[in-house]
Parts: sequence; C-alpha cells; structure tokens
Amino acid sequence: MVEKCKIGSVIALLNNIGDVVEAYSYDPFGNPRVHTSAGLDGVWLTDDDTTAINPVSAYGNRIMFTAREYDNESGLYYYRARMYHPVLGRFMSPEPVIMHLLRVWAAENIKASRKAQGLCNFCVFSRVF
Ligand SMILES: [Ca+2]
Repeated sequence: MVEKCKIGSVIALLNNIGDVVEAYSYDPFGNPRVHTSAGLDGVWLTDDDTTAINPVSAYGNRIMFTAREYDNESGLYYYRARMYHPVLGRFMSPEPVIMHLLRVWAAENIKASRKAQGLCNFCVFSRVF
C-alpha cells in the first residue's frame, strides 16, 4: 500500500498494518530520494532521515514522481508515450501529438503547393471538366 501527495507522487510505502516502511521525496523536477529510516526524531521526510545513496527502493517500488514508473538503471521516468529525464528536467523525445499535427500540417501545405503549381493529379481532371 502506498501514500500519495496531491499530484499523485508516491511519498510512502506502507506495510500491512499501515506503518511506513520507506518514504520518498523529490526535487521540483522529480529527482527521487528514497528515505530508508525516519531518523532520530522518528518522523519521516525530515532532514535527519537516512536516505539511500542511489534512489532504489529496498522493496522494489518503482512508482514514484506523479505516479510514474522510475527506472533506476537509466534514471528515466516512463510517461506512457515518452521518457522523462529528471536530471535534465526534460522529455527525451518530442510530444507525439504535436509531431503528428506538424506532419499533417506539412502534408497539407505540400498538397496545396503542388496544386498551385498544377502538379496535383486532381488538377488535370479539374481543368478537363
Ligand atoms: Ca526524520
């Protein structure tokens, strides 16, 4: 069982009786910190917590920032259509929907250009009829 914050990021992993066994914090870009112990104050997510050197969950939890899967080997998040790099603070590829719209726009402009130059097959018929 997990505890999430308002944007859906997983902030704690709970055992079957509801006790926190591991906690997570993030910088604004999603770089994770795995808190392995609540520290001397006994309160999770405070400055005295013990954190893992690498952001790897001892319990195998991979769902982290905004409830997306984090690959600790590559350091990337899987955001369904593309991968996000939290250190760089950017996605590793362009937005697929935007790229599709650009391709449609380019194809329409090429068609219009060819038609204006009389290169379109349909232009021959339109002159005949
Ligand atoms: Ca603490």
